[in-house]
Amino acid sequence: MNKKQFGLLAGTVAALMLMGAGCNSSTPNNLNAQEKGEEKNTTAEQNQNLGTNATIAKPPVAKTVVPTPAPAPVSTPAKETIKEFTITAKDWQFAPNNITVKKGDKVRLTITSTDVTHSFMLKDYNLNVMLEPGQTQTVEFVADKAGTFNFRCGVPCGEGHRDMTGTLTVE
Ligand SMILES: [Cu+2]
Repeated sequence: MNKKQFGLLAGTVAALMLMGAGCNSSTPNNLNAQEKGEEKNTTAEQNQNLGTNATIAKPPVAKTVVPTPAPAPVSTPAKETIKEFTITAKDWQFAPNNITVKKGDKVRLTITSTDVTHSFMLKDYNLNVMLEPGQTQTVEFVADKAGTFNFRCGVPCGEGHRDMTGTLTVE
């Protein structure tokens, strides 16, 4: 893309230079800057362009700007897959407690604790979301790391706290 843009720019500049002396150029400012040495031509062109400067001045600006939005197609996101899971946290368990997604998926977890305060802690993705009883939390992240990662409750919630774990598999 950048090479193309550079090529376009180089081509434009070359074209401008070729137009040179006698041509009734539509890019007075650039030409004047480049041809400061050639006093006669510059003056002639300025005179020719004076009347239409306002309208003519715009095209060169547009030409310069056009390459900038060109990367847009590149940044257009590929079809985004959102993997949604609804998880219940209670009795020192996450249900379901095994989640499998594809690398690159956007993952949305909707998690609700139905008993006491827990949390959803997935250290490898820097997540630790408090789950207040009865309040649904939505957790979103992009599964950009492949592997098997453990998640667990991060809030001391009772005798089964240590067993309150699950697994995220990103394949
Ligand atoms: Cu806990």
